[in-house]
Amino acid sequence: MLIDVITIFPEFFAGPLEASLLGKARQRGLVEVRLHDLRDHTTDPHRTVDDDPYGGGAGMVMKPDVWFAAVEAIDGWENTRRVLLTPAGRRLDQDVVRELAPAPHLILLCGRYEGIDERVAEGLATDELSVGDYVLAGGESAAMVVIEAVTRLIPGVVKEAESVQRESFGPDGLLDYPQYTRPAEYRSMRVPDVLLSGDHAEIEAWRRKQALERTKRRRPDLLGPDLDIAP
Ligand code: JE8
Repeated sequence: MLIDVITIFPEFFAGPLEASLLGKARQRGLVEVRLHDLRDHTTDPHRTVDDDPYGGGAGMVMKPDVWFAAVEAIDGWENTRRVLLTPAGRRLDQDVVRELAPAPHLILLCGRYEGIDERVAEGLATDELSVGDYVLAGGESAAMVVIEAVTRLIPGVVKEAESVQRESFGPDGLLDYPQYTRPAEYRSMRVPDVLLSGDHAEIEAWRRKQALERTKRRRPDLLGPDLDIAP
């Protein structure tokens, strides 16, 4: 998968793109992330990317022409999903991540200031996505969330493919069951005996029950009408 990220803060991505799973996936050629400085597509000496909002109001708005120039400079942009990160977008969830994961190429548009001129959403973006109902200072953190969530689903990125299938918000739509590791007792808190039993059928049943109970307690909204919640 190729991911192009357009931003005025390319340096924002340096750390996360080198670290952990994503860094290894890039080294192994499973994903390529290219960073583009929006200011490289300006035409004035001051490399201006924003202007006053029509109709007045606080803050500045990012200019449409610079965004069109930046996206149209990317080879194959016309046939690529162009994702605008915005608090007004469709809420990102694991279903959306699974929808994006098979794409060979993504272009992520990271705005700042008060946002991007609406003509970019109207005439350039194919998708508008929000990572949650809270306000960030720009689209970069949101883009990093999209990159990490989508990259994890690329075959070969996560060693144990089973854990990707099983995890919270996985195909069965439940939250993950509790996880434990050594020691068996820590500060008087014991690991459930069933996990020490070696009885895989019992362990599987316990984990399914735990996932169901945890989901009912913490996220009943995930238990839609069509979810098979048989223990
Ligand atoms: C952004 C964002 C996502 C999310 C994404 C892009 C560009 C006061 N204003 C600040 C209000 C509108 C947004 C302004 C900051 N900003 C925020 C997000 C996002 N995806 N889930 N929350 N916030 C931009 C500028």
